[in-house]
Amino acid sequence: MMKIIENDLNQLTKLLNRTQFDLYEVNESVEAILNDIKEYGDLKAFEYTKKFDKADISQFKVSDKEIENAIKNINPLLIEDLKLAYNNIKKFHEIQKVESYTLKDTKNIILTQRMKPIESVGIYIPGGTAAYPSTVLMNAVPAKIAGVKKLVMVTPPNQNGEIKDSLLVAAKLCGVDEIYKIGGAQAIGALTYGTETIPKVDKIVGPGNIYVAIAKKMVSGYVGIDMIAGPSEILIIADEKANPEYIAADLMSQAEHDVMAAAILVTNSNQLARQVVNAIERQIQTLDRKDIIESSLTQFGAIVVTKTIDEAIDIANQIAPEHLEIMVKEPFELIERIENAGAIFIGNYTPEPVGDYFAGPNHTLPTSGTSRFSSALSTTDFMKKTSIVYYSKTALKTSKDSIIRLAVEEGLTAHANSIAIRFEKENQDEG
Ligand code: HSO
Ligand code: ZN
Repeated sequence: MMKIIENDLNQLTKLLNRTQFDLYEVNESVEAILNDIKEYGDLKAFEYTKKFDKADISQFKVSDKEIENAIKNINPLLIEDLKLAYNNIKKFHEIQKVESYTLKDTKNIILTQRMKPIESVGIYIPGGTAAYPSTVLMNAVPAKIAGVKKLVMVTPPNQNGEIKDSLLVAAKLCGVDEIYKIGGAQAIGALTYGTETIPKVDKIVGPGNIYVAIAKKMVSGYVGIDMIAGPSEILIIADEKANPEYIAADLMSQAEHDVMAAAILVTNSNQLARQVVNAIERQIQTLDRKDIIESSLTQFGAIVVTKTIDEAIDIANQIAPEHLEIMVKEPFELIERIENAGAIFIGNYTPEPVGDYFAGPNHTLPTSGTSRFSSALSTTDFMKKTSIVYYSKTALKTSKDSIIRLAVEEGLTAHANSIAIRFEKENQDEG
């Protein structure tokens, strides 16, 4: 099921070209849903929840009682695990917080970059088998550290109108303020325009299926959005000393996310390549999501055999994977040469799931080659900057001629006038 290919970037690029949907149809239906929510609010939101989630609910908001029950019902060990992960994520993201700064040039010029939290944020959490409490932590923790006042979570209910206990517990742990049982494009519409019961927010973050992704794209600009994350990717660079069993396990850990996920091994060892193929065939038999993994590996999995590890690094940089694992003799020596990767995992004992759940850095990462220019979700994604400028009369007098000349050069004489008028005799004031 896993192809072994020569170092051929053309072939690899084709492999990673993972567009599958007829976007025209998705676009049309998402647009209709967004318009309906904008116009009819809750009425249509209930209708779509019944249609798409098969849930006939009379209230979107999750009650305190439901949260209490979730805390009671969940395995207490899991609460401890969530707390450990929460603390690690918090520690890492606290340092990301950017403070305001002020540049004072004597008392005549004061320039400030002021940081403020975005006031309200909505976190989208997918439903079904992709309802991950880890994703609640990865989105809510940086938002709260940034100081977001109103943090709202939306997630589709199951057919009985319920939400998975661990999602509610994770949300509570992070201090999510309100939770609503709504998913799909209708949830994005509700968070964008507001309904009678679901508040509109300033920014929407979190992963989702193609309908959610398109809806986020459509409302972007009207509200803020985070990145549009594509299917998961893992690329592993390994040499002849690496353990094929570990590599097989790690490739499949990402392949199990989605039939569209991409798992790639790049190695300078033919022998390792063959060993990994065998290890996958064996290990896959024991895995619950065997079918998804098989389909993902068949379509988008590959083992690339290169002559050298240097070539492997080049391939990794060109693919710019979401996750990059390095399993070579001296992994730390190699890191500086990695230009493009969402997150890098080093050595035999840092499999990627350590990052998915626990280590602290964010698991919301750039996919589809976008790590060439973008980064993991961070605390600053929940903040905004405002610049504040003060010039005294003396300061303006010093610089007025330059500003006026620049304005005139641009043909904007009203701009020039707003400077010049302050220094005309008849208009002089105290300053
Ligand atoms: N690997 C996923 C995140 C995740 N994994 C959540 C498990 N749970 C992001 O690429
Ligand atoms: Zn994962």
